[in-house]
Amino acid sequence: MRYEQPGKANALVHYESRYDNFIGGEWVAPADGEYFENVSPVSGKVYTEIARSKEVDVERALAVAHEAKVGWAATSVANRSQILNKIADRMEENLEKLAVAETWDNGKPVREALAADIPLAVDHFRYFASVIRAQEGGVSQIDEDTVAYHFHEPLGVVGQIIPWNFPLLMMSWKVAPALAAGNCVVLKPAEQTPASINIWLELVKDLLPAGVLNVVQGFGLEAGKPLAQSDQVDKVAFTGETTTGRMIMQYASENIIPVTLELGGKSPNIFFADVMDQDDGYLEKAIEGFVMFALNQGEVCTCPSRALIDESIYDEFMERALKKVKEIKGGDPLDTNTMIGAQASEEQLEKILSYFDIAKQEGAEVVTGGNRIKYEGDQAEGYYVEPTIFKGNNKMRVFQEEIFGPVVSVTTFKDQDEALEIANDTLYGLGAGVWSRNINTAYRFGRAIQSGRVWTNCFHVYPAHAAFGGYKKSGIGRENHLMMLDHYQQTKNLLVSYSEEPQ
Ligand code: TXE
Repeated sequence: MRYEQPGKANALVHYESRYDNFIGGEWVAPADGEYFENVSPVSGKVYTEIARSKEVDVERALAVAHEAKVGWAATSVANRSQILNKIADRMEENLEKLAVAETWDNGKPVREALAADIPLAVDHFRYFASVIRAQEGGVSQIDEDTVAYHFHEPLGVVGQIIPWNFPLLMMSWKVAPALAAGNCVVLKPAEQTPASINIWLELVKDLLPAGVLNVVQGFGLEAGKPLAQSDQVDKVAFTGETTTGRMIMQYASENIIPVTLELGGKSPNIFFADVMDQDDGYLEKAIEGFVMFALNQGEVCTCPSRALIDESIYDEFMERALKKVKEIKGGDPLDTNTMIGAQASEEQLEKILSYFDIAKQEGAEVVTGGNRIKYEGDQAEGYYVEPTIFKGNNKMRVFQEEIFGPVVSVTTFKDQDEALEIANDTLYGLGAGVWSRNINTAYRFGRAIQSGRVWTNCFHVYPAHAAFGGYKKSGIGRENHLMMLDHYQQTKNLLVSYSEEPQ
């Protein structure tokens, strides 16, 4: 099945020709009246204009959020939970609409938006609607007459800055726990994918009290920086590039506020010799795990972008893997048969193509791919790239730097010590994969790899109730899981003496 492009007759989604910021429950034009053009990566064509916000717009949104914060924090946990559940229901009822909107904005195949992005976002709202009701404080008895109460309190107004690879899912990762914990939010989407959130806001805006959630659009330096720097922000949550994350920390340090950072990755995916022991379902699963480097066009911070393969199985394994890579069907992202869509922006396309040159210059072998794809018709100007495998060594830039495309750099290892050394020889520590039929090997490796998430005999699974976040230069703090609530709350200790005696 193929969905109509937004804007065409019978399309499920109709984007407006222009979008303002969403502040205090209303659409508000940017103070200086500036807008920027937004291009769909599917077609390479402009389809809407978005508010190009500046500091004054950010400050306006923050002021409104501060006005709303006392009321929202005082809303009972049951009511907050109910609202989050209603948001989830509304999203679920509009699954196809949101999926098509997301595909048009980001370029990802609609089959993934339908099966993963939107359902996972829905589940995120439901998960935090639930865990907030189960959260309890604590009471300690200090002595016979003295009691310490520990209460969870919201931080106040939270600034959130998100990237373009999973626009609605990243929104839900940030917004759901922050609202559940009783905070008000000012969110800045990425300038590359500013559109689908407007379709989402239209669907859910009547469910939230005005000012609780505000969306300010625009560029990193013009809108993101004033948000992260403002003394009206009580916490900053950021997902994006590691170098930007460093700046966010610097801005936040001026105001001594907490940050959570989810940054880059260069995840190793390690295949031990015993994966080839039998030609069975397990082997097929492992091959699929290898091929996941192309999921979401490789625009995933945990993309398994380095494959480490036991040298004794390399040829056999790669023959199977290559066959699977050839089965990845490219084409129109709005066609439900398409498995790989468009890169999110022209800039990202250029970055990936530049790494194709770098790989060749540094002597990596091109096992497959390495080219831009040009389609005809409506997609002629879109940003498409072949799934690409390079073979080389871990010192090469294509093994060390985040490419963020459907690209995997493959190397071999002799034994477990070498595998571990290569796996950990990276700045990053966000994700990793370990594949072995021997659960002891898999367990030991999982513990030894310096990474916040190690998938063992699986990859790219993102349940809301499993902690996600980086070691090393991949970030600070965790997302998902109820432990995320700690990042959006502070502890109030009330130390009460019930004694009537002098101290
Ligand atoms: O990221 P940025 P970009 C990686 C990936 C990609 C590269 C560049 O390798 O190729 O980063 O992408 C906002 N103050 N990841 O340039 O700049 C920006 O507007 C405040 C990995 O898009 O980090 C956007 O909303 N905000 C990653 C967000 O930060 C600023 C996902 C992310 O943009 C800002 C995305 C500033 N000074 C890219 N500068 C992941 N880990 O998932 C930018 N922004």
